Amino acid sequence: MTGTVLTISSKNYSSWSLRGWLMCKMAGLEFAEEVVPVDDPANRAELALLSPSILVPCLTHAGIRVWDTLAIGEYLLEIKPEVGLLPAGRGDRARCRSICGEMHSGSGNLRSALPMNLKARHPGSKVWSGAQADIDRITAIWHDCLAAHDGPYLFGAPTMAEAMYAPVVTRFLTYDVRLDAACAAYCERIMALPEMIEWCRAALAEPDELEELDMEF
Ligand SMILES: N[C@@H](CCC(=O)N[C@@H](CS)C(=O)NCC(=O)O)C(=O)O
Repeated sequence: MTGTVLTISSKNYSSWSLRGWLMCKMAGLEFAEEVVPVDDPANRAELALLSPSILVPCLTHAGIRVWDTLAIGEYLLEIKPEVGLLPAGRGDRARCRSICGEMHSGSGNLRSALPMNLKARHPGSKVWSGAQADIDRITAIWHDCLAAHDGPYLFGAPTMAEAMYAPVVTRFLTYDVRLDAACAAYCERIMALPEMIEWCRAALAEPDELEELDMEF
C-alpha cells in the first residue's frame, strides 16, 4: 500500500487504534486504513514490517513512519497546524498535553480491569478499587476541563484530548460505570461524534469476539 496509511488492528478491541484513527480523522487527513488482525501469529511478522514497535497505530505519511499515538498527534500538529488539534492558548495547550500524557502513561488499572470491547455490555459490573481510583481521576479531569471551558468538549471545541479519552468513554458504557450527569452527558457527546459513529459501526461489523482478546489490549 502506498500513500498515507494508518495501520491499526481490531476496531472492537484496540483502544490505541481508535485514538490514532480519531486524531487522523479530526485532523482531516486523507488516509487508507491497513487493518492487521492480531488473532493470527503470522500477522505479527507483517506488523513488524509496518510498525517498528510491533504495535498499532502506526501512521505512514510522505514516506515518514510515526508510531505511538502521542507521536502521531504531535506529527499531525506539524502537518495540519490550522486544524486545532490542541487548544489555542499556551496554558490550555499545556493542560491538554498534560491530560493526554496522563492517559497515555497512566490509568493502568482501568485499562486492565475494563478492556475496550465495543460489542460487549456488562450491566451492573463491579469495579475494583484500583480501577475506581482511575475512574475518579479521569472524571475529575473531565469536570475541571468542562467547567473551565463551559463544554461541550474538554477544551470547548474537540481536540486531541477527545481522541485520547474516547476509548475510556466506551469502557464506561461497556461496563456500566456509574457517572454523574455532567460526565454521562460528555460520554453521550463523544459517542455522537460522526467519527465515533463510523468507528463503532465498523467495530460491530467485525467477526465474532475472540475470547483471548478480552483482556488489556
Ligand atoms: N503506547 C502505544 C501503545 C500501543 C499499543 O499498545 N497498541 C496495542 C493495540 S491497542 C497493540 O498494538 N498490540 C499488538 C499486539 O499486542 O500484538 C501507543 O501510544 O501507540
